[in-house]
Amino acid sequence: MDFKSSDTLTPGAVTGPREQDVLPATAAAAAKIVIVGGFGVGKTTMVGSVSEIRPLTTEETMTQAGIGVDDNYGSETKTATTVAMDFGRISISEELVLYLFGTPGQERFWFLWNGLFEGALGAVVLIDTRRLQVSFDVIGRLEERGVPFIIAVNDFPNAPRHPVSALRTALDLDERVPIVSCDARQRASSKDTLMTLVRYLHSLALARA
Ligand SMILES: Nc1nc2c(ncn2[C@@H]2O[C@H](COP(=O)(O)OP(=O)(O)O)[C@@H](O)[C@H]2O)c(=O)[nH]1
Ligand SMILES: [Mg+2]
Repeated sequence: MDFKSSDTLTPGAVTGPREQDVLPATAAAAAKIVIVGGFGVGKTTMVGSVSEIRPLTTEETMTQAGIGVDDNYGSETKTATTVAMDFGRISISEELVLYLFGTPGQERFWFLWNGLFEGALGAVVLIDTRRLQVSFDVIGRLEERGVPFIIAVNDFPNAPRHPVSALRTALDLDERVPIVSCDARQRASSKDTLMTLVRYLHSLALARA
């Protein structure tokens, strides 16, 4: 297996955490958030763009198992697919830290979902409107598990733009589920998306109380 890690050790480099790697002393609460979606929707990109720590990414060069299975329409140049997960961290406020887990949505990786969704507060489902069908199963699985989620439409060039109401119908979503658009490459956009999820989780908690 051919692994590529975003964290490489340079011989002779100063070891120990960098300043931005150290958890702020004011951090009082941590939440686990899962970022999920089909192949090539931008999960690794999103974790990479918002993470304060060097994101940890495990990618395997696409194998036979993916041929004819991974629908890589629109991402023909992509040669690596995440087998395990992406991991990152972001401080949303002085007190609240989110731990981000990017998880593949392909059926052959569903065994990973058991452990990874344990204790997760909520999820971001990344959507590529050119390939909506890859999201159906992912959404169904989240609903089965009772994991609250929001939909983030990743704006790929030449991807059709549907009105929010049409997307909601196509994905058969409850009217409360927020749908936002984002550019996973932009830190601010990815952070806004996570803030939408946090606000949504907060509103659900208030409604329960
Ligand atoms: N235009 C555009 N490209 C994106 C966006 N997010 C990701 N990409 C590109 O889409 C490809 C797949 O993204 P990646 O994060 O590897 O997808 P993953 O399989 O879900 O982890 C990469 O080449 C990214 O640069 C986005 O918001 N806009
Ligand atoms: Mg990935």
